[in-house]
Amino acid sequence: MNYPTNMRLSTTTLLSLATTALILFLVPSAYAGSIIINSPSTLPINHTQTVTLQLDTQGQAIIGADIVITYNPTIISILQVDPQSSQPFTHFHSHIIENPGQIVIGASFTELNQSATGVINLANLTIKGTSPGTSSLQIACTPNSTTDSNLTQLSTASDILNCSLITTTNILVPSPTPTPSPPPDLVESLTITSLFKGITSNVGPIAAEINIGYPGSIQPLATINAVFLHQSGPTYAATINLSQYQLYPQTKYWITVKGEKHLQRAFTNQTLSITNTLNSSSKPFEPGDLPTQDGEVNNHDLNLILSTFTLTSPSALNLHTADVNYDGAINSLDLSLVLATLSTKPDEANP
Ligand SMILES: [Ca+2]
Ligand SMILES: [Ca+2]
Ligand SMILES: [Ca+2]
Repeated sequence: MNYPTNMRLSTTTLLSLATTALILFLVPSAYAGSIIINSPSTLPINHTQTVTLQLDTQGQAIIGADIVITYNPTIISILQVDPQSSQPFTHFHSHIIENPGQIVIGASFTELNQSATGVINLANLTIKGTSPGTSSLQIACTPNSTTDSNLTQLSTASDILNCSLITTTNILVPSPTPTPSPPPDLVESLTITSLFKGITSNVGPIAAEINIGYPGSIQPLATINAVFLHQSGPTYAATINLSQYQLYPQTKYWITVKGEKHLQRAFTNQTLSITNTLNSSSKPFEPGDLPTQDGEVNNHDLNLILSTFTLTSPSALNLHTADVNYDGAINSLDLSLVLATLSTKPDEANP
């Protein structure tokens, strides 16, 4: 069958027009739309936050949207996905897939020729920080893929989502700030009240060394140079600050006190509190272990007194050594005090 030449041209033109129309129908007019996540950039651990999800059709009419969001499920968890009350679609569904961390949302109209255009507030995601780190909330979008996120255009029934318009959202879950635990209560002070045998009034400060340790251990935990000061009558007292030592209230300790010319006194099984008073007035400190001290009162101490006994004007060193009752003279009173102790015993040892 022969057609005129103009007829054949006309057929070719019609075929060409039809092909063009088909291509125009299949290919979207523009990759225009976007999906937006509005999220905080930081999320404290164990806190929850609402993240909003918006569609922007850039003026195109769409009949529905598919949204796939990936996240790191070890850093954040997605507690729920809710459609926003103003979202226009007649069908909405969502899934949270905790492993490997994916949210899938589908929203569409269920009747022909329904569509939505513009910025659409679609959904709220409730997210929670679970462990320190950074997780993205990433909208899955690969150009020309229809199995990821899509905005389906009404006129072409094709995906107009423009992947280049999508930005990655990062959420930092910071490491929790450790809460400093309050420091443990420590023993703060100890006041020891006592008498020094042979001293009945204020003779000025009397030096002593105080040691404190655990029962069963000879090694002291604290060694303090203390000064006993006159209180009233024959009574002297020394207060020592123990806060720099690791001594704990409601714990038993031994305490020893050794005056500069005296035998050591030991106090065993002393349960200390924050502040403490220890009264040993009933057992005055016994004099006689003279400088330099060796822990007992013996002939050496006695001879120290005898050798200075006849001095009419004793030196400061003589007085420091042999003036047992601190009255400024070295005489028979000092000798008698040492003799009295000589008959007793050496230093009380710490347990
Ligand atoms: Ca897609
Ligand atoms: Ca001695
Ligand atoms: Ca004296």
